[in-house]
Amino acid sequence: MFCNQCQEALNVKGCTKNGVCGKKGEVADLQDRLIYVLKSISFYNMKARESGLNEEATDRFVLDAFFATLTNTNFDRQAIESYIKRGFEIRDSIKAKLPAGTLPPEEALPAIAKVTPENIEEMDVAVHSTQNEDIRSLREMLTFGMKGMAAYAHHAYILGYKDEEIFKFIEKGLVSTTDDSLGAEDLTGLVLECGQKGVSVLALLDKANTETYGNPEPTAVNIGVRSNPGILISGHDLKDLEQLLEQTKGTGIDVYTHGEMLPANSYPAFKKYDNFAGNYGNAWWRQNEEFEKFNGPILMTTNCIIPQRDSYKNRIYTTGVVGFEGLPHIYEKEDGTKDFSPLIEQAKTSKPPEQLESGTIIGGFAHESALSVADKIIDAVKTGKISRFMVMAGCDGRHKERAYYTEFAKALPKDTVILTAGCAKYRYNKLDLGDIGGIPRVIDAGQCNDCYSLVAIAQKLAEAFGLKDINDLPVSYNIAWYEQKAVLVLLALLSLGVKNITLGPTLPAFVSPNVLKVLVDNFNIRPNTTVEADMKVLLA
Ligand code: FSO
Ligand code: SF4
Repeated sequence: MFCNQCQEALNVKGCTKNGVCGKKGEVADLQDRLIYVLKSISFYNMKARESGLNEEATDRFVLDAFFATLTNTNFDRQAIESYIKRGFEIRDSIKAKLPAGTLPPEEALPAIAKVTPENIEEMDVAVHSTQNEDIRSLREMLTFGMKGMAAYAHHAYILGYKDEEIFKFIEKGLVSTTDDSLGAEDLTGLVLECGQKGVSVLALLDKANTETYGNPEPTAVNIGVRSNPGILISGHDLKDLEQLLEQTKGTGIDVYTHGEMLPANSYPAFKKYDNFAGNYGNAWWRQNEEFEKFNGPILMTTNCIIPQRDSYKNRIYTTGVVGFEGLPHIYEKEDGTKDFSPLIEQAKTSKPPEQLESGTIIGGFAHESALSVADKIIDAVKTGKISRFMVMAGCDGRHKERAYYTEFAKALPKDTVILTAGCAKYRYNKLDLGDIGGIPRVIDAGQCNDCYSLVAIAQKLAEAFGLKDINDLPVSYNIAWYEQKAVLVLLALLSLGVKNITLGPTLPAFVSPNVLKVLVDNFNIRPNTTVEADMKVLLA
């Protein structure tokens, strides 16, 4: 195996035996093969699309299978094997229906077109086997950005929102990563296009979430516990939460969110459930201790799942694209619904959760609610009460160096406001940072899925101040990344022309020195250093 897709890649190079995340070598190899099968599907489906023969089932399959290879999503060998099997079936059925004359002659077909279940094991399928380090770096960046895109498009798709341009881009991008005629310049263009499409997919997901569940409202979320037994739901899938709340209504079982599900507490559609009890715990990497103490069943709807402790292994379930060997999986039924009764039955015999903390935290500042107080914010900037916004969005992770983000938040001058989204917030959302004339000093736009809100807020500010260049705003970026959705968000910011981003806690292992130089020369990206030094740079 070789995997370098996330921030925790071993020694900032890559995991080679087993993943730091717990992914086994054989699963990593299978995931490489699965992506190769997706390339094969894409090759044929691009032609099918030209002839108007594309099927929705293909779009959905590509999104789901690609998402399954994202960090901390699917560790289950059998699940990846069945994605591969299904992938070949889909590929063959597309191939079979292509009109005569659509394909080049057999000898001119690229390797991705000729892969079969029989020869795939002998083929060198990993992106990492690309010899030239800059081409490899760009192919990896494109692949990982598209994984993030697939994840966001999957979330939108589940709610019935889709954009053909995204599917087309993913197919083109996947095929491009194997096209030796494309040089560094072509690939750089594709990476930037990935960022542009990233903005579109984030906008689409925002529309899907808010049209389905309403606009999040500023909400004080309970972080303590009640006395009923509970079910804990983690990940990013709001539709799973909706169904779980519906099915637990009136049963005497409470539902708590964990990790990235926290922002769900601010949606009007979910707030109406009396048994929606609040948020339990912190970011994904603390799940072992927290799940142990929760006492009730746990549902993992998307990343981030980690290898379990025996103490709670008998009460954790996966669903959707998530998988882990040995854990029960809740499948979607034909009609698209899910039956969570196994969790509900188990919850009835569980003890209530052990209290971890008490009080509330404020969330729900997605664009609509943040912009409803835009006048107040603009006025605070004009009168100097707010000197600067610090975008500290992104992911949290298990490495000790991430304490930097807590220290950075604490050290920020009192007239600055943090704009956040993603699980990075857990490094400072429970600090008492106060407010500026009623505006909280941590404006939490939601999940990493809600990063579009940060763009909308920045654009509104630029408009209010009559600025053409987004970089002239009093906004600085100190972004923490971990997995591939963050790669896409970063590319999306670059595509919007955002410069001077500080990135940490380490730069991606897949960025070669030359590619880094391009990023520095064009966008002035810099790695984070110390709180003191970065503060000087970011407040300048
Ligand atoms: Fe966190 Fe994990 Fe949302 Fe990421 S839960 S780290 S950006 O996968 O997904 O923010
Ligand atoms: Fe290593 Fe990250 Fe890949 Fe897991 S996802 S194997 S931690 S690089």
